[in-house]
Amino acid sequence: MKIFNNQLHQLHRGQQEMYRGRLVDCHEVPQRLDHVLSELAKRPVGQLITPSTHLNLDAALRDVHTSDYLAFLSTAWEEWVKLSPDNANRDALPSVWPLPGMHAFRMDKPPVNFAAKLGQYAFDAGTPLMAGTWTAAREGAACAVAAAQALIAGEKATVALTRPPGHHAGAAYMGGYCFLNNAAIAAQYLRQHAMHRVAVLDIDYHHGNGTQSIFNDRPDIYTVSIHGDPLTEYPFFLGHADERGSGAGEGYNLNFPLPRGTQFETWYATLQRALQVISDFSPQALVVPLGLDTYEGDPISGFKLKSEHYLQVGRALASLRLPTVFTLEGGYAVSDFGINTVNVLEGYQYDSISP
Ligand code: SP5
Ligand code: ZN
Repeated sequence: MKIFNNQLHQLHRGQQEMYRGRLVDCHEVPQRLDHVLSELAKRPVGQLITPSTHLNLDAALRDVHTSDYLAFLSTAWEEWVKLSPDNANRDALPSVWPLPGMHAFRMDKPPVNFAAKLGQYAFDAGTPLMAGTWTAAREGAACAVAAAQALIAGEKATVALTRPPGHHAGAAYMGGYCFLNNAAIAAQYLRQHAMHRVAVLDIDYHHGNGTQSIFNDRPDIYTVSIHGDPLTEYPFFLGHADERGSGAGEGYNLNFPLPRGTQFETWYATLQRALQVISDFSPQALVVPLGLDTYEGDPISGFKLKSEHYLQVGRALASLRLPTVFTLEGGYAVSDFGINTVNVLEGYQYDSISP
């Protein structure tokens, strides 16, 4: 198992996120990845690799994200500081948004004011952006591209071990602690360079709204997500069971919303249903946006999985016998995050090597 490791992740280090009218400490912290690395040092399930700097990364980004959004992200910090010199000491967060009914008619007049641009490209105020965000997120996307390339070269399983996460980011927006959609970048890369059909199975606690949206009208990348019911759980505005894709992509998206409080047995039975759907699609590769916020100890989520269950999750994923890219997503019970992540990878390895 090749594990592509984002060594620049610490450049992204948010201070606070807006939650119900106040700023609270960020959940998505650099120590998350440190815990995975120290667990990998104890249980080396794969080799750690820094992605090459010779990837055609910009093309891979443009195949998923719009060029105006990428231009926004790459200059956002500079523009934020230009708004006011004091901003150099505070993270950028949006505070004004174009609701669909409001902006739909004037897409021809995007705002010049940067505070407004932040609202144009972000769907929440929980995703702080700072000086190192673009560099860190871009290196994470390089991990995703490298993981896809290694799969094409014949690896059975690869990992984009990175933060910030990606699955909430759309073609032209950030949110949910995400900036570049690493899972979508890997899936699109696989599709474009090798495979005819790719499946995405998102097992983060939160619906993978960005990935669903990016591939919503496509039949060649089947997106499946198991997550907290958006009626009560973030990201709220997408992720219902009746969202099945549109146009040529109709029938190629499937959501399994489950109520807050769901225990492993029910979650696992749902995973088995999702695996059957994916198997019926007969993809040539699988991308797993791997969130560990389904854990019982997660401070912001509501499922009840225990650490040992993640070994079984890994084994179940391996049972598909598909070349698989994992991208690291959420999981905020920081001190158990390493154990839970490596349990999935170890469980996957265990099943892959058994007859
Ligand atoms: C990748 C991912 O898992 N993103 C999740 C984004 C969730 N953002 C909103 C969470 C609000 C949590 N507020 C908790 C306050 C605790 N007192
Ligand atoms: Zn999540």
